[in-house]
Amino acid sequence: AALKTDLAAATSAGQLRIDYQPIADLDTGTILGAEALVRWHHPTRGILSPAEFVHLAEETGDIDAIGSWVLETATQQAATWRRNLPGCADLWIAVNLSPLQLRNPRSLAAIKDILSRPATQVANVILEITETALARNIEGGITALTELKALGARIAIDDFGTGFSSLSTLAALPADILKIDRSFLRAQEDKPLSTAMLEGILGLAHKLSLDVIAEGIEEPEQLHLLRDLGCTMGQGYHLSRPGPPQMMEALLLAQA
Ligand code: G
Ligand code: G
Ligand code: MN
Ligand code: NA
Repeated sequence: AALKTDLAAATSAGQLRIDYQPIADLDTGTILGAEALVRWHHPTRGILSPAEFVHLAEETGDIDAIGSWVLETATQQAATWRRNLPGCADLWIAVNLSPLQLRNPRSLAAIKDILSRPATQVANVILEITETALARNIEGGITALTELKALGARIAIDDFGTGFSSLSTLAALPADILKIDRSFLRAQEDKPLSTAMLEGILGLAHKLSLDVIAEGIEEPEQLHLLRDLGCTMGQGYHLSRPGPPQMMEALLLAQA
């Protein structure tokens, strides 16, 4: 219960930090962008992962302030990298959204405001939402995401393959990108089956003209398999763990 009451102050007290995980071109290794992953540096409990507090923030309503802060901070950080680092003029930034942010009109307005700032370079923003989160309020979600896409942002379906995955629903979503859930890479005991599933998702994405980002690449073998299957973008511990802004800067400078 205490954790819940601490949430209200977390944003204003500067206790939230963002780690960034590179998203790379799987053929060349070039970093194309980064996913923003929020952490709560709690005064007494240490560093808390979003899995430990996002659901609480959704209950209390603090998710609106937290979500806006993450979007604003991550897009400003990306703008700074694009401006200051050589070879980074086209770097993109992926930010996770809670479906509650889309449902609250004030929260949706705040997202639109941030996306509309010239420095944000909205074409370089990816908004990630999980298919399970979307399924909870599918019509409202589609309407809001369609508005955000109209502003120029790209929409990614996160953890793809773990939720409803109905083809008709997928075709109705204003999606640009599928992020293949890492469970499809982990299921290595039954290689032929997991390969068939990956092929199926990649074929589906191709038919629907969607881009694909593979998540959770932990082993070189997984990277090679994805390359063989024609998957061109991905992220995972094998490429880089999430880390603070200085880590991203070092990686981006090293490839300049
Ligand atoms: O960062 P971690 O490595 O622990 O992420 C755990 C989960 O938290 C992931 O499902 C991720 O999508 C989610 N998450 C990370 N950052 C944010 C955020 O800023 N907002 C929301 N709503 N979810 C986030
Ligand atoms: O649900 P979402 O895709 O937003 O979650 C991203 C989460 O996955 C974060 O918690 C991030 O730290 C974690 N993550 C990133 N790369 C890997 C990986 O290679 N393996 C595992 N197990 N988790 C990863
Ligand atoms: Mn994500
Ligand atoms: Na995911």
